[in-house]
Amino acid sequence: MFGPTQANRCSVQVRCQSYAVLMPKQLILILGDQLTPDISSLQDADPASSIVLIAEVMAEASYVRHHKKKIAFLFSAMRHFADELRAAGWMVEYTRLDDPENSGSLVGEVFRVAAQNGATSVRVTEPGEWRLLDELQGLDAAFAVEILPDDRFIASHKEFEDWAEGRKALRMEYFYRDMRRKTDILMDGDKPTGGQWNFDHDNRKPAARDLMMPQPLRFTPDAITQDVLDLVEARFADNFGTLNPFRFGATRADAEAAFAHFLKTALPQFGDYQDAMLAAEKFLYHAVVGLYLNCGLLNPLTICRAAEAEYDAGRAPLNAVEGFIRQIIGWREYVRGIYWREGPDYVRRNALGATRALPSFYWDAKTDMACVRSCVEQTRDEAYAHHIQRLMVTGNFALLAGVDPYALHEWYLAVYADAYEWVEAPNVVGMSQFADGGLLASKPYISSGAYIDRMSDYCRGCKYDVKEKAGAKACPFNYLYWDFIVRHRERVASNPRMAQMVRNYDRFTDERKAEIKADSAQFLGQL
Ligand code: FAD
Ligand code: DLZ
Ligand code: SF4
Repeated sequence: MFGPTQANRCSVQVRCQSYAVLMPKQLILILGDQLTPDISSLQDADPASSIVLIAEVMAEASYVRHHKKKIAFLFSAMRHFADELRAAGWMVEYTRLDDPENSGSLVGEVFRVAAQNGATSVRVTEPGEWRLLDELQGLDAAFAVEILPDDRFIASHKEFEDWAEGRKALRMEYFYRDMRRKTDILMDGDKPTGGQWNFDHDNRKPAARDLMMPQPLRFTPDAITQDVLDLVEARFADNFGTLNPFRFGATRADAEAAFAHFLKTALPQFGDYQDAMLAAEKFLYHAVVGLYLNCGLLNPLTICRAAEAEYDAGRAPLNAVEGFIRQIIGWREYVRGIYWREGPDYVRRNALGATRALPSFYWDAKTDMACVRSCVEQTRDEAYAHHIQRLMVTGNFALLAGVDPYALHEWYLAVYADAYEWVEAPNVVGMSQFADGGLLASKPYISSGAYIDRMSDYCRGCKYDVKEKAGAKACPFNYLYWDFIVRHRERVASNPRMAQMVRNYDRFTDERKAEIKADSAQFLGQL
């Protein structure tokens, strides 16, 4: 903790008052996803001559129509964090959304609060979006601006650049190995613990309905959260999502308790069932900590070390612990590296030329496809879906149907409580939609209904028949899969991991090919 301690808080306040006229004040802007007491903007800062600004602003709350639960979670976490900083001795100016003086934007709030406090310099940790970086850099016309690296990440921008430099393909696996070496997590000297870097082949089990499922730790809203819930209900009534019941935690202590609960109840089976989906079990063995990590209530390295300690103590197997750690020091760091390396136009990439409007059932769940319906309903109710639901149901459908990746990107950015552009965009544009042409994924993540049937129980409750290949009863994923192969034939044929699919298609009879075309046109025409 970098703030002054409780013991010296009074003397700090006294010093502040006497310095106020003598020293130019520095304004430290803390963004909504920077709720970390030792964030770089607070490190080495002098609480006596600094004003910390945290602001709820409409510009941030409306650049996409965020899920109601996402806004409520973040505003409540921001308000709790302001109290945490005040308790540590910082002077905090907190702008509430409904404050009559609220200028509506972060830059506007910097000007307003700086003027009120006589601040001439602004300090901020780099934001997680190009849009905001651009806005904050623009402050330098009026202030001495210091934008600091975000050292909560394990790899700096430079480290990622250096790693990527000169490589033909930027595969996560090799980057991940470097992160293992750098952090010394799950390492025996210079060798990976257990003799293997990756235990993914053990992690593909479908889940049985009769398994005892853990549930993530849920919290009862306190007075601060309740105030925010009232605000969100009043100001964002038309946004997507169910607000109540609201069960996310909002403090660091809540986030730590939620993570400790995951370690105890779910981590040992995290690996086995990582790719499984069950309609009635929304969380399976996932950690449900993305929202806490991404806004700064949990630290990535700390939680990875805690997971490693579970393995060391014999309480969780290696495939589970390695799988969990890989998601964080591997995937999470890697997608951030890609986001910043590829530049602001990355979110607009559309290598497959997909132009279809986002179907309305992504918002209202009105579709006969039970898998998509279930994932959208769950997203609406929880502001959460786990990785395979995002990738192999809603993402897979959009890819097969040729949905405009930018429209889909905006949907994913809006609907999940853990969504910030630096992490969402590479997952959607790159991993899920192949819209970056294969920079991130080695092949398009497409599947027919058979994969969804194998990994879930959705098909049992579906109007469509997953075994049917053609006709009105057939699972749409089945013919849309082949339609995708035909539409992108050349690209697929040149991919060693998929070329076989083109050869399989070529062996179909003309009649079968005509069915695929007609069923696809009929289904897509109704969207
Ligand atoms: P767990 O499955 O328990 O995994 C633990 C942690 O690992 C996660 O909290 C997360 O921090 C990290 N992680 C896992 N997979 C990834 C990944 N592919 N990229 C980055 N971090 C990862 N993650 C986000 O944090 N924000 C997003 O907006 C987001 N959008 C996504 C969109 C699509 C289309 C896809 C396919 C994935 C997306 N992910 C996103 C990654 C992943 O789905 C979520 O991190 C995960 O579902 C969060 O739930 P959890 O905390 O239960 O994760
Ligand atoms: C997502 C979000 C929302 C809904 N509201 C705010 C806000 O009012 N104030 C704020 O500082 N940040 C908010 N955020 C997060 C930002 O939009 C942005 O994603 C991150 O700050 C990028 O680092
Ligand atoms: Fe989804 Fe097809 Fe299964 Fe229906 S049959 S749930 S559409 S995969």
